[in-house]
Amino acid sequence: MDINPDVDPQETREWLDAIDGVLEHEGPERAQFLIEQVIDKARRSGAYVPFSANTAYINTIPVDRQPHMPGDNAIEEKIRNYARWNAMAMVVRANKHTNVGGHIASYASAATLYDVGYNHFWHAPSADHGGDLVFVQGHSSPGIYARAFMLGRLTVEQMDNFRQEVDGKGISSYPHPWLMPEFWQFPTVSMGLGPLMAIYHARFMKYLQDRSLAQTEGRKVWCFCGDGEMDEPESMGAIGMAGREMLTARCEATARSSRSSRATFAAPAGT
Ligand SMILES: Cc1ncc(C[n+]2csc(CCOP(=O)(O)OP(=O)(O)O)c2C)c(N)n1
Repeated sequence: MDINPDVDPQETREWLDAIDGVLEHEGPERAQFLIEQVIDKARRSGAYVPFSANTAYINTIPVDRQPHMPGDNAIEEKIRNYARWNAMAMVVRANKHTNVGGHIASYASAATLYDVGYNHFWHAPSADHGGDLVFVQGHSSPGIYARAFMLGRLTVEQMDNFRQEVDGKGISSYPHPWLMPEFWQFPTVSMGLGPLMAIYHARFMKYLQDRSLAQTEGRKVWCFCGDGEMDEPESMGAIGMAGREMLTARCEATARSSRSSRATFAAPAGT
């Protein structure tokens, strides 16, 4: 049951129309000012208007202010489909004759986010950029391997030996720079360490820049987090610091994993 039923829809409509008019003719800043004045007036006059830190679960960039996506959507989607498939295939194939396990749904649910990052945002270290810092959520590792496979960085043998790296021919379960120094940037999946490290890296990069100790401006930290992971004390504690220091953390909760049965690797022709 709605605890605040709309007892006068026409009056509600008039107020909403008024805000629409302000937004259209005077802009969002004026609208925000007026809304705050109204809330303040109501509170001072005895109305109970509790504070809420939650915002509507919507895209905060209005559709008419979204720029067009650059690049070729059709090709990007095709590559993404291959990556999703290969990620699933490597887990299933590695489990054919073993019980090593592995995750499918985490990457499948976050594939577009990783893809857009790879295609449009992330910088490798180069002469004119220090490089971005990307914390991959641990259970999404098959998707990162799947993309690397299509780029020719990993072999079918390595893919088939997912989670069986002890003999040196496989690849590690999770992001692990100690086991795969040429591949992974940061270790994650000890839940909470990714968000914790990402936030402190961002904080100290700003510190170094502000004190002219290092040139870090323009370098960004990208952190992919599990929803379960965000309950960890490491994540919860660090995110408070990120708020106080006004850092921007980009986190995405991933879905729970599931297993599938049969699969083969797919690679787009010519890669
Ligand atoms: C500190 C810690 N506790 C427990 C685990 C075991 N563990 C690995 S992944 C996982 C669940 C992760 O869930 P979520 O963050 O939602 O990611 P998803 O599996 O959905 O990708 C657990 C409990 C761990 N890796 N680290």
